[in-house]
Amino acid sequence: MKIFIDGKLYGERDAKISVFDHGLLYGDGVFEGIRAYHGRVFKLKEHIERLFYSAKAILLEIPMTAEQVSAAVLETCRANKIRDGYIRLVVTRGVGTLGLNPKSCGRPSVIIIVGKIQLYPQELYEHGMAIATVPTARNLHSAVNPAIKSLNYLNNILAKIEANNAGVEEAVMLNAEGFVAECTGDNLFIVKKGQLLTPPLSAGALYGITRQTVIELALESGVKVSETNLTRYDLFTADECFLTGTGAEIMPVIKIDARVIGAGKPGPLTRRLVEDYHAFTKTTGEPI
Ligand code: PXG
Repeated sequence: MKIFIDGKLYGERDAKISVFDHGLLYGDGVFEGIRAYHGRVFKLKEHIERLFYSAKAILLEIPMTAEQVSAAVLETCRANKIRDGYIRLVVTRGVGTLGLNPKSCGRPSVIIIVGKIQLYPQELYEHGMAIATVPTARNLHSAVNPAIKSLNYLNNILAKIEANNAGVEEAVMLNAEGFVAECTGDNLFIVKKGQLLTPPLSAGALYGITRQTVIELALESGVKVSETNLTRYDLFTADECFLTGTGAEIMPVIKIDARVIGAGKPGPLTRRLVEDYHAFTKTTGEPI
C-alpha cells in the first residue's frame, strides 16, 4: 500500500508522521472519507470542497490548492491500483511544540490513505439494523460546530461506545434541545406517509454528501423531501428509517430504542433508494 504524505508516496512501513503533530496531540485537523466505485472517485469535488470549508472554519491553511488535492487523491488511487475502495484524506495542523497554541505549528500535513472499508456486516444491509439514542449529545454550534469534519471525533466515539454498550451498532445523537441530529458517522432519514424526512443541518447534522445524493435521487423520482426537526417520537412512529454515509452507504434501520420500525424489515422506499444509489455510483465520479 502506498500512502501520500506531503507530496510523496511512501510504503506502509515508512508512512509516518511526528508525535509532535498537533493532529495527534490535540485532534487539531480535518478529514474526509471518500469512496471509489468502478474506477471513479465518487463526489470528489464535493468532498474536497467540504474539506476546505472545514479547514477554513478552524483557520487551517491547507498548503495545496483544491485542484492539487484532487490530483493527489487520484494519483494515490492509481498508485494503489484501486478501482473500488475507501480514501481517507487527512490534513493535520502539523508539527508544533507541547502546548496547544497552533502558532507553534509549521506546515500542515496532507495525508491520503487508500484502502477498503466495511463498517457493517452485509447481513445488516439485507435485514436492517437496530439503533438506540444515547446520552452523549451532538456538539453545539457554539462549540466545535458539528458541520466541521474535524479530527476530534471523541464526542461521536463516546456515543458509539454507548450504543455498543446498549447492544446496538449505531447511536442516534440528539442535540442539546432534544431533537434528532444524526448518528455517529451517518445522517438519518425517516419515511412517513410516502414522504422523506431528515433533520436540518441546523439540528446538528453534518452536511452529508450521501445525504445530499439521496435527497436528489428521491426528488428526481417524485418523492417529497422535507428537512425538519424530528423528535424520538417521530422516529418511533416512522414507516421506514435508514442511515446514509460514505462509509455506511445506505443502512436500513428496523428498530430504535426497542421500538420496531414499520414492518420490522427494510421498507420499500428504502430499498428503492438503495438500488438507485448503487446505480448512480456506477455512472458518476472522477475517473481514476
Ligand atoms: N455525519 C457524521 C458525523 C459523519 O462523520 C456523515 C454524517 C455522513 O457524511 P457523508 O458525507 O459521508 O455522507 C459522516 C461521515 C468511518 C467513516 O470511518 C465515517 C464517515 C464517513 C466515512 C467513514 O466510520 N462519516
